[in-house]
Amino acid sequence: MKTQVAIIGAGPAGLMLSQILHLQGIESIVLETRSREAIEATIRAGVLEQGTIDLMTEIGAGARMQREGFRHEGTILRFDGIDRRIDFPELTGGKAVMVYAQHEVIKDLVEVRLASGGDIRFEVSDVSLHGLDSTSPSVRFRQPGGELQTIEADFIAGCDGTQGVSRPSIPRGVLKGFERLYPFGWLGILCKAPPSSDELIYALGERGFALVSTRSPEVQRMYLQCEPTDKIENWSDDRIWSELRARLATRDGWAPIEGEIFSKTVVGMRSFVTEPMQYGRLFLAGDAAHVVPPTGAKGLNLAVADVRVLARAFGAFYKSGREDLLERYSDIALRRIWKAQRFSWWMTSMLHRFPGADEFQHKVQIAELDYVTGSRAASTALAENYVGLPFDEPAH
Ligand code: RFL
Ligand code: PHB
Repeated sequence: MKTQVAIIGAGPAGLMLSQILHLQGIESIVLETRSREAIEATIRAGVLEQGTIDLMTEIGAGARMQREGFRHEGTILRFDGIDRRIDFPELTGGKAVMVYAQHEVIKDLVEVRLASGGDIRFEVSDVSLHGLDSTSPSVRFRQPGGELQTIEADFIAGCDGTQGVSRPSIPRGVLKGFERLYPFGWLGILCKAPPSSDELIYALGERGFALVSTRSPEVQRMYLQCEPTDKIENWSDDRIWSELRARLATRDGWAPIEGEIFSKTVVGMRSFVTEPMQYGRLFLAGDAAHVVPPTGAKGLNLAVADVRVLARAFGAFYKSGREDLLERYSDIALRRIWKAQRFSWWMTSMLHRFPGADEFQHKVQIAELDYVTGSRAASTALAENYVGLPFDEPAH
């Protein structure tokens, strides 16, 4: 079988890319190892930048998000028992974020893609990439119970996340990885309770970081800093609530609204970037090329930003044979990616308790939070990064 762009992975990057290409008249086939049910049920991110919101709407996948998502015009930083609010529209010329779960984004993207005749193959296995340094690369794969099949494509987009096959298919020595590991993880919970707060609360307490987020009027999402290799078994419901109460305590007696906890997960925290993000006719996008710690809420948004750049480069190639944007894809994307890496690393460093940190370090963190929330210049820097930096900076 033949297509123009073979897309590996039906996460936000792969699905979004396929739909943008379709709207530009470019054909693609998406291969996904998991089932449709599985990708539509995996709990991950929750915050969409203004640019992601706009793109969802532009590609015709934004209607439910606009109805059911929560527009957040600010966020709370809580430290030293007090709250300070960052007002996004005021500091960024009207921008905001949307709290809308990643698996809802996935449902909307799958639906819009299939409704427009898209070809998404779920539950594929034995995916392998070939001829990447030629002008006719191909992908082999197997559908459930079937023979090996081959897709011949002009290009391959590797949108298959951290555990995919695309990045490892690039010959050794081509890529350079840059990594930072953090000495803590996040325990994430979902609970049946009404919202404890109208806006997200990022809190640094003496016992570490906590985050109050939301999912719906009935379901709340919260996170707690934990050991990087912590086990769910170590976290009884009672322990979770008592830590959340302690880390989120304010001078005026704030406490989270508690409810039945029905999901608990531990995630590790790391920063990672691979350079370049392309080899021959293979282009990496999203988590396949980079990972951020979740503190800045940037992962999904970066995946979307990459495919916006990549789709424009494919568009220029098919419209006028231009290859320069494809050649510069990595350079253009990486400039913004490193800024999001910096922001995610900075938010993570400012808001977590580092093992072995002394009181001096804690006092400096509190002073930084006080400064960031007290200075208009510093608040603006946080706000403009949180709602998302512009997409259209040219490469150096
Ligand atoms: P994904 O979503 O991992 O999708 C990759 C897809 O590829 C499939 N796959 C393959 N398909 C075919 N062949 C193979 N060999 C394959 N190998 C894998 C996988 O099954 C999967 O469906 O990558 P993508 O599209 O790059 O998207 C990245 C985002 O999912 C990720 O960055 C975010 O979830 C990160 N993240 C957050 N990002 C935000 O922007 N805002 C947030 O608030 C936010 N919170 C979070 C997060 C991630 C978290 N976890 C669990 C890591 C909170 C958490 C707790
Ligand atoms: C979430 O709601 O899952 C969420 C919100 C903010 C973050 C990370 C995750 O920084």
